[in-house]
Amino acid sequence: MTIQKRLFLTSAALAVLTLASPVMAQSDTFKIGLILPMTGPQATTGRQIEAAAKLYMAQNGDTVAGKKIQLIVKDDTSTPDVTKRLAQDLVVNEKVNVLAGFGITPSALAVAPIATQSKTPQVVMAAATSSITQASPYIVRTSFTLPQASVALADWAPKNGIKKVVTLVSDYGPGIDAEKFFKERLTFNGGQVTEALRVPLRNPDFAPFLQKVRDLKPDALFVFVPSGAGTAVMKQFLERGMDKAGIKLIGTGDVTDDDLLNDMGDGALGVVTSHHYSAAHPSAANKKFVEAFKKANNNLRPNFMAVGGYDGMRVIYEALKASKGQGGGDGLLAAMKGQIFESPRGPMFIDAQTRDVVQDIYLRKVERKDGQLYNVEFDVIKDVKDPGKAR
Ligand code: VNL
Repeated sequence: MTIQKRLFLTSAALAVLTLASPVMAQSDTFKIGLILPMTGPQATTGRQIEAAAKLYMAQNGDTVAGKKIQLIVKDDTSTPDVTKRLAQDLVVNEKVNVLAGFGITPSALAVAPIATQSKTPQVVMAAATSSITQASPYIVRTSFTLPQASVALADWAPKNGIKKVVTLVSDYGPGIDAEKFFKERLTFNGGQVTEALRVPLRNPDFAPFLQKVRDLKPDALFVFVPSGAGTAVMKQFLERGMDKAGIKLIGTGDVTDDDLLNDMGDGALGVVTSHHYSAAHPSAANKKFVEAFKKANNNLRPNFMAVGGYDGMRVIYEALKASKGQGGGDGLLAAMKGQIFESPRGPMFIDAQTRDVVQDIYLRKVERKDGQLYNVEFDVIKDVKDPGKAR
């Protein structure tokens, strides 16, 4: 063998090696980039979803279709610019197979173009503005939508003596969805929204708004605030004696979030909300989920964010199994569409057309059960599609 030939062979072998090793390392590992608010005002959402994702992995193993699952958790502090930078880094440098998490709507929207350009499935586990799934064909949602939750309550209210309502929502995507869909349906049902109030998402001071509500004296106050903010609303509502003035507090289940509810005190008793998940949901699957979650997390009760994270992991695992790791982002996405399964929340379905969740919505009332406060379900509307998609 000539020296040239030998040199050529050596460098060819080297080239193969250097090319092959990262590719091999990559194909052995399946990376999920989980971007969440782990600090800041939505930190409870991050904590719940991370805990649920880890529980799912502990229960289902970390090897799927021959690949080792690696969960990479990043804290975006609910700052959309940070979410976007983290997503870019996860896609370009970490070469993640899936992006997941997204505590608030602006963070989910900031990442949509990256999902589209890189053909990376983006599993939205928390954010709940209707339009999110339309921002990229690579977005799949496992949480809920505010129109889904709000409409059920607007059907219940007028049948239960609530005709005049003031709405109070956080002034951004999900709040505006809640306000709009609640009002439309209530009006259709012969009720009336007499005033629509919006509070800033950042550092909200509810006091002046609640004073106004007290003066207006509606039958009820309908509230949407993101998970984590419910305690402040409840406290100020009671401090102002609104309940004693005959004003009922109603809302989507975000306000009586299971993460906070038990510490709200007896003032929360009787509050009626509509939502897709309660820790008190009386199914065997949910009992098992709640027990395992509490056991793994120092007795922390899972909330609706946790179930969005848990089901999101299920959707990712099953998509990887079904596509056998073939077909990249498009193969995964195809296998996410149309998934149907029993979640701790009840039956759930990822609509292949919209990539959004179709699920049961429950009416619940805060009651004391076994010495603790729970959202106890008393009625159900089956298989609710996002009403925001019909228009
Ligand atoms: C959103 C919607 C966030 C509902 C939430 O909590 C929530 C959102 C952080 O779309 O930003 O409860």
